[in-house]
Amino acid sequence: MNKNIPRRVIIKGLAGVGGALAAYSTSAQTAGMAATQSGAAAMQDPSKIPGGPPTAIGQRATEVGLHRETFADVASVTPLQDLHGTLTPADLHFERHHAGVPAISAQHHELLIHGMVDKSLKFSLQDLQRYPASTRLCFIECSGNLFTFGGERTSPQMLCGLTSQSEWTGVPLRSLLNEAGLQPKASWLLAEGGDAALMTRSITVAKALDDAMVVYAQNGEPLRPEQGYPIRLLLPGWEGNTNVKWLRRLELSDQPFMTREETAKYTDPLKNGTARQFSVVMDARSIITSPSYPARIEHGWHEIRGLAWSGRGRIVRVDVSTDGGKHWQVADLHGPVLPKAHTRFTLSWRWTGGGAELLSRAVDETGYVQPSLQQLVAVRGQASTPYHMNPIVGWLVQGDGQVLFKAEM
Ligand SMILES: Nc1nc2c(c(=O)[nH]1)N[C@H]1C(S)=C(S)[C@@H](COP(=O)(O)O)O[C@H]1N2
Ligand SMILES: [Mo]
Repeated sequence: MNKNIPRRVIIKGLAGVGGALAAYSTSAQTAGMAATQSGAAAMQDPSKIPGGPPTAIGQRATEVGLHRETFADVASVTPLQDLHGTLTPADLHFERHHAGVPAISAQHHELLIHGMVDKSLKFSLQDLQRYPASTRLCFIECSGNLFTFGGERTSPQMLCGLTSQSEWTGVPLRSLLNEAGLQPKASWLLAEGGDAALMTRSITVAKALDDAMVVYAQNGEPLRPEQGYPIRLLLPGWEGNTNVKWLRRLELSDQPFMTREETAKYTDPLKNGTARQFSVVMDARSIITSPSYPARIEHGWHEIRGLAWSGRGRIVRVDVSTDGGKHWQVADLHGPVLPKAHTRFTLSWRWTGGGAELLSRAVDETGYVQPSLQQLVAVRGQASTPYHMNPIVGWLVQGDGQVLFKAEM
């Protein structure tokens, strides 16, 4: 009971609400009858009919068809072409799991920190939530995020929908490592997930002490099971795979663990026959999300819109071309521009008919410029793996306004 409000007032207030509800249902019934009687006319004027009641869980407007496309049973992709701003709704965050989404109860889940530490520690979700919390926005991107098998009929979602952005809340990993006491030689740690894939990755202690977090919330709510409920490792700017979900163990060591994920997988063959290992930072990248396939546009003014991001820090510039790279214009960046975060860019453009070729090129604060496919191949060779492919991509506007993916990069 609120002590500051006299009881009399509360009762009166509640009675008032009850009265309003009663009035609502009566008029709704009456309006419902009116709607059936005068049909379409009433439907077209929502100001003549009281709307629906409040609900426990909100839903999208029924005519909004936002959804993830799924790749067999291994992944689902964010509909980049249908979203605005930079935050991905949690139920549209891309998913990538190597052995499905495990059913884990927070009641029975613990995080063990052991190895080269002064004392081994175990944390329940409740324990973690007692530590000073930290919140940040950042993207996660799978390092295998380029799919061109759809040819010219490829949408942003199908091309590179294995990236999403959330506001994450959790505990800085450094707080937990300080508590356990790092031994002087500890320079690597193994992060292990509690799913059937037993995902394991070697992480440098430098990254762990820099901006790594053990997160339990996403966009204000507890993590979704697909994103690692109850806890995941968040390594801002590092390839998706290292952001171990359903995190259950961190083992400190003086060397990397050479797990399957960093030997057989997630290495990048180079032109000279060797392979890059531990190439974990995601390079700068951008994509125009509108206009894009499958849109068909009309003559006149359009706003070219897209996303740019870099695992190395802030995006400082995005260049946009409407003539296939002959001329470039600097797009507007929508602030605040955060490090290691999806950044929205826009450029006004007037389409007067005829073919157009829309391209975007991101530049990050380290001076790195997003390369063309030819530039990437020159370094990585033709037989490069699908990992860490971030070439400039674009869209072809046909004479009839149909937008197609520029399959020949
Ligand atoms: N335990 C565990 N962690 C995991 C994976 C997994 O299969 N198991 N998949 C990884 C891969 S390859 C990626 S790209 C990201 C995807 O994160 P998301 O599903 O939340 O988008 O999680 C990583 N963490
Ligand atoms: Mo991934």
